[in-house]
Amino acid sequence: MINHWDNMDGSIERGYAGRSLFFADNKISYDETRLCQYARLLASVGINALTINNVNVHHHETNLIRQHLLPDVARIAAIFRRYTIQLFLSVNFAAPIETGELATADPFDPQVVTWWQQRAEEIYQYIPDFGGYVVKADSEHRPGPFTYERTHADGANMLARSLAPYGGLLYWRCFVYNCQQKWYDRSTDRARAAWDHFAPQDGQFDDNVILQIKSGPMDFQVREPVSPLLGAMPHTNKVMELQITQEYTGQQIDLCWLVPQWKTILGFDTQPGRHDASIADILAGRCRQHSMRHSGVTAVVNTGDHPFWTGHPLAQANLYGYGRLIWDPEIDERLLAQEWCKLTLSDSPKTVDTVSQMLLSSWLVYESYTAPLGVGWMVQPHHHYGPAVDGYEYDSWGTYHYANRYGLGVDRTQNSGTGYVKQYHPLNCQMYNNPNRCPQELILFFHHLKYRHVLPSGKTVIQHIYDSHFNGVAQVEDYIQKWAELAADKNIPEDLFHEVQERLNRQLNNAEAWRDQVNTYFYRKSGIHDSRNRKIYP
Ligand code: GCW
Repeated sequence: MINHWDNMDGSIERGYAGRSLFFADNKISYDETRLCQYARLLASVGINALTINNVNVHHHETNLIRQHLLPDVARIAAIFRRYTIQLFLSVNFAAPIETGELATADPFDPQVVTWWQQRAEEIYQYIPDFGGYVVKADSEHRPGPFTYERTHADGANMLARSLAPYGGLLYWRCFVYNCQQKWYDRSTDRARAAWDHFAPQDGQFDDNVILQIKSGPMDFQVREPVSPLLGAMPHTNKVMELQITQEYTGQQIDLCWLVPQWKTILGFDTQPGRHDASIADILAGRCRQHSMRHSGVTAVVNTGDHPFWTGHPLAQANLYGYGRLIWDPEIDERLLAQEWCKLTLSDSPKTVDTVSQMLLSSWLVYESYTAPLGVGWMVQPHHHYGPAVDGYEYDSWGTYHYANRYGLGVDRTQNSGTGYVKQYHPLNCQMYNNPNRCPQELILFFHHLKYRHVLPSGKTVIQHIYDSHFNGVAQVEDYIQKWAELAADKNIPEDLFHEVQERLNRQLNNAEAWRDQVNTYFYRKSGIHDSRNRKIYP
C-alpha cells in the first residue's frame, strides 16, 4: 500500500515533488492521462492499494466521504481499479462534528454509530470495492477516542464495524505520543509511547482492524532502531509504515536511496533464536507466533505533479525499490539498484555502475553528514531540512540529544535510563542495554556517552563526529564529479542530467552546512580538538 499526504488545496504535507495529483483549489482535480500513467506505474511495482488524502484530515477533506464528493472519488477509484489498485480514504475521527451534523464523535454514542454506518452504506453504493479507512487519532492534535475517555480499540472497532458488512478494512495508526511534553521532563520518553499505548490492548481489536505502526519508535529519522511494537501484539493485525518521501532524509534535494535502510528494518530479528520472527517474516504472516488475518507494509509516497514524478529524478528509485523490496525482502540491493538504472536511465555499463554505486552508498553518506550515531533530530524545526543542532532541544516534541560539556545521547537503558530497552525481546534488550554490545550506529539512541568514550570502531565519540562529517562532504563532492563524467552518455536525457546536477550542487551546500554547524557545536561544547587538525570554526 502507499499513502498520499495530499490536501485538497493541492499542497502535499512533506511533499517534495510539486503539487497533488488528485486535488487543487479545494476540489478534486486531476489530469486523467497522468493519473492513468501513475496507476500503471504503481501497479508495475506491485502496489495494491492507496490512500489519496493526508492522514491529517482537515475541513475540506472531511467531506471526501460525503455524498456530493463521492461521484468524483468514484472516478478516481475507477482509474486505479483498472490496475487492480484499491482506493482507501483517510478520515477524520471527529467527522460527525466537523460536518456540523452531530454534537459528539463518541464511539459509544448510538447516533455516532449510525452516522458512520450511513457513510459506509453511501460509499459502497458509489465504490463497491472501496478498501476502507486510514485513521490518525489522538495524535499531534488530531481528534480521537481519548476525548470521550474511550480506548483506541473502542474507537477503531466502532469504525471497523461500519465497514465490516462490505468487507472494508480499518487502518488505525499507532503514532500516538505526548507532543506537549516539557523538555526537562526526563520521565517521559517519546520512543516508549506507541508500545505503552497499544501493547496492553493486544487482542481487543476487531478482525478487520489493522494497526499501522511506523518502522521506528520516533519518526522516520535517518537511523532509528526498529519499533518494538512490530514484534509485539501477536493477536493483532499489523502493517508497518515506511516513509518514501524524504522528510528527514534530504527532501529529494539530497540523494538518499532508502532501500538499504528498509532492508535493515525488514531483516531485524525480533526474537533471536526463533528463525521465523524477522520483521519480514511477521509482516508476511510467516511467524507462527503472530496470528493475523491481515498484515503487510505501507508507505508515505514521494510523488507529485513534478515532471519527473519525484522531483529529484533519482528519487524515483525509492518508489521503485519500495515496491520491489516489500515483495522480495531478500533481494540483493546491488542488483536492484542496477535494475532501476538500466530500466530508467541507460544500459551503458559505466552509467549503471556509477549511478548504482551512488544509490547504494547514499543513505550512509546522508547519515554521515547529518545525525551522528543514531541521535537524530538535529534538523531545522518545522520543515526539517538542514542543520539546527538545538532546533528541537528545548521544545515540546520529545526529541532531544541532551548534549552537555561531557557528552551526548539519550539514556534509554534499564536501570539509569527510561527503560525503553525493556520493550524488546530479552536478548535484544540485553544487546541494546550494554554499550559494549549495542550496534555502534545506534549507540547514542540508547546511551548517553562521554565525548571521549571509545566506540567499537576504536574512535572516540567526538572523533567519530568530526570524521564522519568531513567524510560525508567529501563523498558528495565525489558524487558531483562522478555524475559530471556521465555527460558523455547520450542515453541520459539532457533535462534529467541537469536536474540531477543541480540537486547534487544543492546537496553539497547542505552537507557543508551540516558539517560546519555540527562540528563547531560539539567542538564548543567539548573543547576537544580534531585529532587531524581540519578546519572547525571556533
Ligand atoms: O512527524 C510527523 C510529520 C507530519 C506527519 C506526522 C504523521 C502527517 O512531520 O507531517 O503528519 O508525522 O505521520 O502523522
